[in-house]
Amino acid sequence: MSFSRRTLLKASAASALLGGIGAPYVARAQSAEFTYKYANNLPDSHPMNARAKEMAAAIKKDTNGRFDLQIFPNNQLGSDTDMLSQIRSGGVEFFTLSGLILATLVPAASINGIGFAFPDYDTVWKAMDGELGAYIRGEIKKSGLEVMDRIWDNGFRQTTSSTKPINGPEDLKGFKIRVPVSPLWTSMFKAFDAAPASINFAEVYSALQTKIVEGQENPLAIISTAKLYEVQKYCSLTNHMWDGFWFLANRRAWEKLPEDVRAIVARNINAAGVNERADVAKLNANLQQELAGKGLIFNQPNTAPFRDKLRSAGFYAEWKGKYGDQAWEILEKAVGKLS
Ligand code: X2X
Repeated sequence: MSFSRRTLLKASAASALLGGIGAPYVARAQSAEFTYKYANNLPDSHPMNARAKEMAAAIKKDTNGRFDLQIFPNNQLGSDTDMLSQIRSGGVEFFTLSGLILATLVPAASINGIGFAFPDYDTVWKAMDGELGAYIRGEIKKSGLEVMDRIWDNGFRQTTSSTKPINGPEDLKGFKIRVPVSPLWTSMFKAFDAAPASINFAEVYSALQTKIVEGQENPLAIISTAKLYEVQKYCSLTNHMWDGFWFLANRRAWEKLPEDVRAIVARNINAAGVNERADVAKLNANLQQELAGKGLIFNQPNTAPFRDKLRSAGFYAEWKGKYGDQAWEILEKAVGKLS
């Protein structure tokens, strides 16, 4: 009884004090000490954004409101190319980007996208949470950006088309395919004698709709959440590469955070990434039926002829030369001999 009375008295004294100082003080006291922007290129309905929202709420709670993370999904703040320059200048504080696109700044960051390197998710996470991921993060940090420890999943990529199914490498000959803005992607589809066009994800739906390109390639979770099935007819399960999103931070913004806040933010981002991996893997495994119901026609080509074509075109040898022996050795330690 007396305890709650005392609490009540204290509370009313505090509100009298705040009231006396004035409303602007109250507003400031309630706003966060750090308000940081996180931009990404995926639809709001993708697990990346569901987990990001959950993570932002957890960070706010764990920092007692000191840190407010504002999420800007769906290229709201610009394309990947725009955001890569924004994260470097500090226009945004956080950004998730495919390592293959980041490679325009950090060449080593595309190495996990080498065609047909990864057979399955177990091999992916062992490598990306192990030596290969550590090597790539080291290279990213050398470039002046910060990066969280856990890479988020994009997934194994499949090939869609409005004109024909892809049954073997010969079907890619002359195929007008959108690829992200990234030297590795262009190089790989050129090795298949396709006609790749570099287009940011922000423009992919309309590029397919207006038939600037015939096809594109992305994991099923994106084909579904970005509704690419509305403008594509075939989906060939080529599984030609695994792609993930590095959670990047602007270094100045990151170092400005007190150590305790930084630890809370990093812990929550990494935990959310691990949860997002499980969501995406589940979606990628279960979406085929749902997308078939929406009219996509699926086929599952044998991947061996695709690999043979890359090998005979000199693709593996060329990229081994570009990454260097040390990086290639780390990759092959994780996935087996490639070249
Ligand atoms: O641009 C793409 O295709 C996407 C969404 O998969 C990436 O961010 C690499």
